[in-house]
Amino acid sequence: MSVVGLDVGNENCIVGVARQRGIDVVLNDESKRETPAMVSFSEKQRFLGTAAAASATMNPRNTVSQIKRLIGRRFADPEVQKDLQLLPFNVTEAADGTCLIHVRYLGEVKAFTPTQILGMVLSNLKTIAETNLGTHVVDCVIGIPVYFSDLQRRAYLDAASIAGLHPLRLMHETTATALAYGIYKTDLPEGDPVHVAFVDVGHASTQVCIVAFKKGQLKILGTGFDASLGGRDFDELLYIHFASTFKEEYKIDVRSNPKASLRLRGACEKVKKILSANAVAPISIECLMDEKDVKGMIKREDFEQLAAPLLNRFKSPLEKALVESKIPLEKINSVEVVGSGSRIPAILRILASFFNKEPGRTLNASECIARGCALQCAMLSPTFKVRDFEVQDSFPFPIALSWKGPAPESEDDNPNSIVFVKGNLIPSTKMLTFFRSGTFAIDVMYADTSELPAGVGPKISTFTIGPFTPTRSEKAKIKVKIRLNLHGIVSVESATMVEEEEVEVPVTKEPTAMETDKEDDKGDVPMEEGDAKVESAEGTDNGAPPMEEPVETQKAEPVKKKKTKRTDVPVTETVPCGLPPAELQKAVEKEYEYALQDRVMEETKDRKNAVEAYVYDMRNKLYEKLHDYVTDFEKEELTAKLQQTEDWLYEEGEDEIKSVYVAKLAELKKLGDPIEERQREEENRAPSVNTLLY
Ligand code: ATP
Ligand code: K
Ligand code: MG
Repeated sequence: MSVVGLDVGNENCIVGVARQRGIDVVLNDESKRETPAMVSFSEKQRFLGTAAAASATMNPRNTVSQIKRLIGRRFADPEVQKDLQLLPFNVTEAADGTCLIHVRYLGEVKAFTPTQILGMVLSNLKTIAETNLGTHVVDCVIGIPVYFSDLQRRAYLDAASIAGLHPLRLMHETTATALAYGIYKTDLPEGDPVHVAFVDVGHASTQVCIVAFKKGQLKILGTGFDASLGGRDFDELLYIHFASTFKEEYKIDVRSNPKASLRLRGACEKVKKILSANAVAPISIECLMDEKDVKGMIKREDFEQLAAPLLNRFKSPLEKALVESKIPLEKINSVEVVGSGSRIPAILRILASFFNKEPGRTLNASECIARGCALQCAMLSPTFKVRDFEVQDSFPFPIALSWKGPAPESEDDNPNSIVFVKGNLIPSTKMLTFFRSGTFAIDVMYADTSELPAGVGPKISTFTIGPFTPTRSEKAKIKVKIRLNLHGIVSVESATMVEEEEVEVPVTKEPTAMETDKEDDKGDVPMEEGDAKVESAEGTDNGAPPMEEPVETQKAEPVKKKKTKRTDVPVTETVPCGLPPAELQKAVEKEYEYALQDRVMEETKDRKNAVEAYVYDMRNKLYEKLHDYVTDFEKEELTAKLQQTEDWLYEEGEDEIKSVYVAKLAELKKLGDPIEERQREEENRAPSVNTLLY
């Protein structure tokens, strides 16, 4: 069982793995700790991660980046529309209202869902983990922003399935960070908790959380976010600034040229990074457009002035998290900043003045999410023993259920009910009781749309409960168990028809399987025929009144006895968009096909390289090591053959299939091997003798 934590960033991804010694961040093929969240498509194969980033400027329209922005979101979402203006690849609206990405791949234009693209990104991370661990990787924990909607969470799970991964948990990035911080603290108090504020400024978004730490425990008290405020917004600011400067100075309109835009954006990101450590930054791009080289510079203070409107936006998520936590500012013991976007000094100044203390960088700013996720995975895995540490995560959005047709006896006229309050513990379950004569539907909704990121609608899903046929009375009592699971997704775990029947029992005896199972029937009260009752089955209690135990008649024999009969009722879930199971299966098969194609291409390149290497190697050997072991004829023959092959590699043989290169190498070796063999034999026959006589 693998223990892996994945931080999928909008820009960079990190892979953490658990080893006996502790958590390690592993290196990718290019020996980097960070892997770009990118996929590039070409005529013959895909390139993933670092390889994709390398081809971004050459092949911008077919290189997909920032997939975290598009996944699980509607095309019409104004935030999506804004993002699409900055992204160089083509996106249209899918039939279900989400996005479709169009790229040229394997000789034709193909459409991919953001879920499929994320599947590719994850599959690359999985390979990185597998290469390092030397085992198959399936189980993992994947970080997600705390503000992710239900749809986005589901899309992540689908993407993971496509990649052949099984997330034990989708974990809020902020919570993962808090875990990576807290579990190593040996000085946490038994009594009054220590309060820490974590601020993550990433590429596209900013997240804040206030956490209470005690010995062996962390509790998320409040969260805040700006889903569209991150490092890239500062790049864009510089981009707009320099695009207009260059327009004036060089008479070029960079914005009208996708390739030049991409290069200028890249240069602006560099300028921003330079300004984090220097008072002035130069910019210089050769042949940016119309064969013009451009040059410029900007001072940090001017940058900060340009950025003032962005910088002002940081206060709001800080305030929200603080208010939600109900912790007075002076009780925040420390502030930790993470996320590479936070390297901008002006952001640190804002944090320092808001919290009235210098923010610290105790954590590895870019790796803590992956580490926290790997720790959580180890905690959930039976194969690792981890120090006891309780993670009390909270759900940021209140969840309500709504249903039609309250029962006539209902005293509750409001058919909406909040099942999970804001800040509800994750995971949690609630039990609801309905009295219904037949199939009915429950809508799961966000109770407060003002809390949601822009563009997310209130509706989450619909559960259809039924069919069932009441046998005892007109309406049956249906108990529905609703779960807010570890991923932060709301689902109906079970629906049960509960019927009471009176039977003649000859003697008092032990309860049978048919009878009330007290443990699981907790709260199954004889109640007025109401519309529905919400109870807490585990986790937090929503203030439901204490429930009485059911009354059972147990007298001497013979006796009439109440028996409870339970029947499972089918539950069907409908989500407004996303992949139906059959489509998901198809996507899994497709991914397998694409991965196979990539592998074939890699092997082809590898075999081609082998032919090339043999040509150069053998040519050298013929004049050195093998010199004394070949006849002139052999030497001439082989040399000619090598030259022929070299020419072929640059012409007809440039782009062949793997088997052709394999055959070509075999052909060369047929001539070369006997010579090498002869040389080896001779050397073995007369070892060191020559030296002795010398
Ligand atoms: P997200 O968390 O939004 O999904 P991410 O995790 O990929 O995205 P990070 O890797 O934390 O984001 O941060 C990337 C951002 O940090 C980029 O915008 C990058 O330009 C910025 N950045 C990196 N180094 C510096 C620096 N020295 N100064 C300023 N910004 C920097
Ligand atoms: K990251
Ligand atoms: Mg991040």
